[in-house]
Amino acid sequence: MVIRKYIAMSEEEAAKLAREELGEDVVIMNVKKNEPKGLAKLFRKPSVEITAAVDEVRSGEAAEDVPDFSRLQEAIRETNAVLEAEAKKEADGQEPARQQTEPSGSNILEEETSQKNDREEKSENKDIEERLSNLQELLERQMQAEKDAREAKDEKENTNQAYFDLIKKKLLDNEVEETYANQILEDISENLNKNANLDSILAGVYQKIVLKIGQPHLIDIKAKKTKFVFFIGPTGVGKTTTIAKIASTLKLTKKTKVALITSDTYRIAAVEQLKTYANILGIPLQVVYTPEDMGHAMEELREFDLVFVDTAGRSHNNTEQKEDVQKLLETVDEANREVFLVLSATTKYKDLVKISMTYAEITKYNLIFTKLDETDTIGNLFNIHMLTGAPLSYTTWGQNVPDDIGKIDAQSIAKQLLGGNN
Ligand SMILES: Nc1nc2c(ncn2[C@@H]2O[C@H](COP(=O)(O)OP(=O)(O)OP(=O)(O)O)[C@@H](O)[C@H]2O)c(=O)[nH]1
Ligand SMILES: [Mg+2]
Repeated sequence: MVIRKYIAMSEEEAAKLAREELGEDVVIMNVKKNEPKGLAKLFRKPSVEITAAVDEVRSGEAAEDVPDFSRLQEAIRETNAVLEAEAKKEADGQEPARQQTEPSGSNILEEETSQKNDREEKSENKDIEERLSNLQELLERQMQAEKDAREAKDEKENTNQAYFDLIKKKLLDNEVEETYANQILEDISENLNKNANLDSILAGVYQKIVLKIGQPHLIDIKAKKTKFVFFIGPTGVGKTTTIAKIASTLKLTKKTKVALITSDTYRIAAVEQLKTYANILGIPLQVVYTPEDMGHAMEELREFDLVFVDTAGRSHNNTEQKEDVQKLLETVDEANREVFLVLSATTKYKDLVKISMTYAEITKYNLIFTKLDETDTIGNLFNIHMLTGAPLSYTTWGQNVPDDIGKIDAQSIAKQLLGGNN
């Protein structure tokens, strides 16, 4: 992974610099605002420093992992060549030459030549022995170098494994499912740089989590036709409160034309609750008792940009209730509706799996997680996103309308999952 810092006058400019240098896949890992203090304010403008990262280009790296035996191999090749030349010379050159020096019929001469040849042969043998022993030594050195390299590699792998174990423990402590934790760590270990250390592995895991969470899916406020935004989910998770938070934020800050519909007529208090919010915000509320009433309510509200539809909390185990939700959703064309499944971060993972799978059978949805203030572990948010592939949208962290809500912040979630401060 390549990690770089960029400083510019604004976050956008710094991000642009990062994209230009590191490419479109760049992930912004941290944003730091540099506000000059005291007198410096007069001379220096505030700037923004971002830390950006991309997966490293890995060409040629594998070659670096292999110890450099080229010099040894060259020496071996040279020695082999010398030995071969000797053998060849002996086979076809030397013998006939010796015969030529042997005049026939002269015993004394014969004796002298033979002694001379013996001497030459002995010295040649000594030469070859010496070279063979050199070769032996070279081979031993090569084997030792290979062994050392193997041991160094094993040692490095053991250290990296310890880092992986440490990070995995953090993720599991934060209730990230083991399957997803393993998935991320495997991804990282496959592309591990040989100089990896705890910091770079941690940064890699952080980057992977940020990428997996992705951009938040927010409510589309620019649609040309009236958009009907349904909030579905189990009882008491905060559907109505979340609608009030989003509706008031949009009405107050974006000047969006917002209206409300409630189909939760099972409890008198439920209608009253939404009526109160509608009155405070000065926006209309339509009450629908059956899916058939939806047509009329939609007609009444056709001038509005966004209509939030509150539904009664439903048990995912009750087939009839599931069908009620489905019928209500089907009163609006898919193109003109958006669905948010509201889940509480305090619900057990097993139940969240069942709920999200049940709703997946009837509709596509985006995910809102509420009550982050009531738990220290947010692994489930990541798990359910990974399980369903549904985009994450908003999180809420308290009862205050409209303050305690925000769009999903991948960086802060990733930091929290890795045990840092969000
Ligand atoms: N701590 C905390 N409480 C919340 C949050 N969101 C909602 N609540 C509270 O949870 C309770 C239920 O909220 P509602 O908005 O009525 O939940 P609902 O999903 O509409 O419930 P039903 O309509 O009964 O299914 C209320 O007391 C809310 O104030 C949150 O983010 N944190
Ligand atoms: Mg409600």
